[in-house]
Amino acid sequence: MAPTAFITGITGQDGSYLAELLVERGYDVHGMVRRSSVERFDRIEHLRERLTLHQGDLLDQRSLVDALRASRPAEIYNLAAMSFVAVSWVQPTLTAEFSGVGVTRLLEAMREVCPEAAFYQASSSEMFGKVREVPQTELTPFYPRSPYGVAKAYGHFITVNYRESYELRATSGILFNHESPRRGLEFVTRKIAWHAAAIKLGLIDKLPLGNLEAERDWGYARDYVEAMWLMLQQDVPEDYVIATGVAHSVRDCVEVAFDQAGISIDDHVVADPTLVRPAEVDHLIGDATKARERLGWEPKTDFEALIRLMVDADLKRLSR
Ligand code: NAP
Ligand code: G4F
Repeated sequence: MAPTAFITGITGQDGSYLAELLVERGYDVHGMVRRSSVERFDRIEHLRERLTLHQGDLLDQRSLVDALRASRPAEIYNLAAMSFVAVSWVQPTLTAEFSGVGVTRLLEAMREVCPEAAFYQASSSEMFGKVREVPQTELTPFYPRSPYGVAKAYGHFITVNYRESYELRATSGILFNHESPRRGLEFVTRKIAWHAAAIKLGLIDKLPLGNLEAERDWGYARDYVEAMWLMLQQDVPEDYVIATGVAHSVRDCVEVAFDQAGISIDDHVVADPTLVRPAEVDHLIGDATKARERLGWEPKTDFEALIRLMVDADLKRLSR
């Protein structure tokens, strides 16, 4: 019989790629979706017939228990979160509810319904914040710099705590930034790719940006969901850093994107101080040695190829 997987955040960037991977591997894939007055399932539209969707919300315990009862999963992937760092200063307590306490709600639902399942928590390199060592590993202490980072640190530690308290097969994947043509338009790589394409096509003229010097370890989301799946195939649940081991600045991203679109930076990029964050994470770079050695995982797509494929996708989309 096909194994069953349950994904929260299935309508998001990672949820859609993970759902694709699991469907390809023969899983019976269930996902949790939120009710909205307008249905926004664009990222999973192509998979709809092969998915079973349940209404639910990380704020609502009843809905989590009912969704797990209806799906009886062997693997649970908790990808749902308020994932945009900048907005976490605008909605700090809601961010804590979704991205922090929501993890406890789902773990509690799992304990009640399917304690034998394997659980994946979508933890984040944002937890390293003002970094204590370079590069960051599974053992690097956290120093989060945003309400989002603080909420994710809670989500990480409650996952570790439930593993140790109740012997759950719970794993926390500490993933560094990962992007794709399905990335939300508010995140910097997609914003840059979309603007580069729109400027090239004469639709707009300016690209407003905040801190151009911030550095991130950017990988491709399609590569990273494979690591999530690999983590849940291990006999012993442990935590893993997933990263490329190479950092680039926002400025580098603009240079590659504009080169791909064939336009000049000087004429279009403008500084917008309202986009500078109250506290910044200046430099993130991960060491994924443990994932390479234990999971056999390696990133397949480098930064430059990633940004170029994102610009091409937006050029194609906007040309239609
Ligand atoms: P995303 O595109 O923003 O997707 C977030 C998903 O969470 C959406 O499906 C959203 O549903 C759902 N969601 C939000 N609040 C919810 C709630 N209260 N109840 C139920 N569902 C809710 O994020 P992503 O980039 O795919 O990231 C996936 C996960 O990995 C997130 O937890 C993120 O924090 C974490 N992460 C991401 C990265 C990265 O670089 N992408 C790195 C490290 C960790 P709607 O469609 O209804 O809004
Ligand atoms: O693309 P970003 O918004 O991603 P950020 O803040 O690193 O968070 C992402 O990665 C985390 C993993 O470390 C995830 F957990 C999280 O869910 C999310 O996926 O910003 C990247 C950098 C920041 O330093 C920001 O200050 O780009 C800088 N930046 C400069 N101008 C900008 C802009 N960011 C955005 N979003 N928009 C700008 O105009």
